[in-house]
Amino acid sequence: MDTWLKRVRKGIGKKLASIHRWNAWMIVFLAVSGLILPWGAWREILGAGRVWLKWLHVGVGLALLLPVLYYLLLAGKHWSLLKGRPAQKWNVFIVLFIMAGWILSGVVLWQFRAFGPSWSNPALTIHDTFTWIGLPYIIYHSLTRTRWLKEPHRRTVRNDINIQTEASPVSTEPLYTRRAFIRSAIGLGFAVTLGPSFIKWLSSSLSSSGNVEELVQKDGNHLLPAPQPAAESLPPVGGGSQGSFRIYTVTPIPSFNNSNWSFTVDGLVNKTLKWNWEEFVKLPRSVQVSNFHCVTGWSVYNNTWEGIPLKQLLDQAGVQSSAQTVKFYSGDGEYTDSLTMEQAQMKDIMIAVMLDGKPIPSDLGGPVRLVVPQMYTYKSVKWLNRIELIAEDHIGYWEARGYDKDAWLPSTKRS
Ligand SMILES: Nc1nc2c(c(=O)[nH]1)N[C@H]1C(S)=C(S)[C@@H](COP(=O)(O)O)O[C@H]1N2
Ligand SMILES: [Mo]
Repeated sequence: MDTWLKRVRKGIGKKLASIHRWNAWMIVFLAVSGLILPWGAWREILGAGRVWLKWLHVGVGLALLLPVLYYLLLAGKHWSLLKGRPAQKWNVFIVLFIMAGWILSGVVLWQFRAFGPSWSNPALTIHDTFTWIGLPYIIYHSLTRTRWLKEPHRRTVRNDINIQTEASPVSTEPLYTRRAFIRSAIGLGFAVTLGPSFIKWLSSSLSSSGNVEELVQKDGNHLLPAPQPAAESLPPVGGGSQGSFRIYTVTPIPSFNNSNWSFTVDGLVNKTLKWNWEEFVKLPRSVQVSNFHCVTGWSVYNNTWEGIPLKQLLDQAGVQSSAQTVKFYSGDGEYTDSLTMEQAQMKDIMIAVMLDGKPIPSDLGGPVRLVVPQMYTYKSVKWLNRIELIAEDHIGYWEARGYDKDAWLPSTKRS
């Protein structure tokens, strides 16, 4: 090879190596932050810092475009260096594909308000899928390529036979080399550690486990008598929920029965109200169809909720004029949220008891959950069992951890 070409290779090799290094560190950061963000144990540790982490994740994710674009400028030259190394060509393809998937779906999630739920729903699925497939691939790739796994001088001896063995190690190497052994050990380690959660994720996304029918079958709720659906509720006037709920909870799913469940309206009211289930299930209910939008990017459409309008309960209790805030408590003992007195006047806010003509399954917050159709659903407290009227403000669970106090959906935002 003439010296000029060697020099070109060296120069471009340096650039490629530095692109690769930058890219690798960004991916490491994105992977770590991306895994921490939805991870329950970190919620308490990070507090409001979680929102910072989210913005860093978005920022670094966008910055990932730089090494990718820079690489694409050099890709032609790199490609010619990879002549006769199909395995590495494939690797380039796969890695670029994974990063394109992450970046594009990430941009949609970042701008989910602008794109709207019909984009952000699939984007979230794609972002997840690429993480589950891409991350193990990239970790495997980087582990099996670190220097200590390489046989000495492999790189420097560049004859074609060697190059081919790198692509398909079976051909000339003995079956149990140290490298092959370590590779299989790493592969096995992945299978054991990531495998179960991967399979769980896969089966839940394939079976669309957030499907209302299935959740009802798996676990309705155990309170008796079961509420009897109104005519509009069964069959549901909304035609049945469309989409899958992601089951969110900050505690283990609480379980209720007739003896440990009650519902209270108290605080600054003229009359404290308290019902057990047998009484509560007799309260007059109405039916309403609404969409459900989580601020992390997924939505479920056309839910037919049947329940008691919030306003009806507040009127029955008689709100005192000193009350400024309606505070909602979850029976999980942890989650709360609030509405201003003024927001609480919205007629479509519902203390829901049924979804699509069935008792709300406990995974979705049954026996009773709040539904605030015009706001992001972190307002819709699951396992609702107490409403308190208070004079001061109240910062809800997620709001204390950085979510916007303003939870209005873009389409319904009021001044
Ligand atoms: N008690 C309780 N209520 C909750 C939550 C929670 O973690 N605990 N998560 C909120 C958020 S962020 C969303 S998007 C919805 C999710 O409802 P789902 O789990 O029924 O899909 O519930 C809201 N209400
Ligand atoms: Mo949410």
